[in-house]
Amino acid sequence: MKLYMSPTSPYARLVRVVVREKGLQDRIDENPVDPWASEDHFVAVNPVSRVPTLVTDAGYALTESLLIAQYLEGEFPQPPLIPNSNTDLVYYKMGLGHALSDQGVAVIAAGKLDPERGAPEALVDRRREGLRRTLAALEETLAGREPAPDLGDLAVVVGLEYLDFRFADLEWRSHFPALAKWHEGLRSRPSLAGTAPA
Ligand SMILES: N[C@@H](CCC(=O)N[C@@H](CS)C(=O)NCC(=O)O)C(=O)O
Repeated sequence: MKLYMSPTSPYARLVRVVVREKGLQDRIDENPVDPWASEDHFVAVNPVSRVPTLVTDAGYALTESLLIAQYLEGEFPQPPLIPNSNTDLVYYKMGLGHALSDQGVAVIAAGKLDPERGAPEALVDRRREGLRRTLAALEETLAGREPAPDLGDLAVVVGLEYLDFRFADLEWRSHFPALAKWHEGLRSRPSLAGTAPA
């Protein structure tokens, strides 16, 4: 299979983390692409020109990081990343982890599309407020919990580290110390350490 990715995309990173957790590096080739360049060869694969895009052995181009992760979970169930118990908690963390990435990317993408004026202030304010509330909710849920790690935990770490990469000024660790402690338990995991954005 072929995975189109970019090294800074948190969405692509989540899929790359799943690939490593399941030991699929030999089955899935990673192809770096600049999705913003809308290159003909990539648009022919994914009309939206976004990463991640996974082309399956049958030739279907799958889009949307969480759907790709769930597809891989179905095809390669071991080790399980969506366990049968506490599934609602796993999906809760998947949603909020994805939301950290989404709210951050919304600001970065708007600035990228209009470099002269930058992202509209109202959008930046709303997304930053959303980020703070999302972090507060995760702080409350994850305080004192042992990381599993399941797909939800992995999505949360990917989101948090995207904030480190693009929004260091948020200083989320000093505002949410329990979340920072929880994150310490996972950050050096090889699937995560080997895919950090740079
Ligand atoms: N909802 C999608 C978002 C994917 C996405 O927006 N990826 C960004 C890279 S971080 C991209 O390819 N952007 C190019 C564009 O929007 O034109 C997912 O979860 O996979």
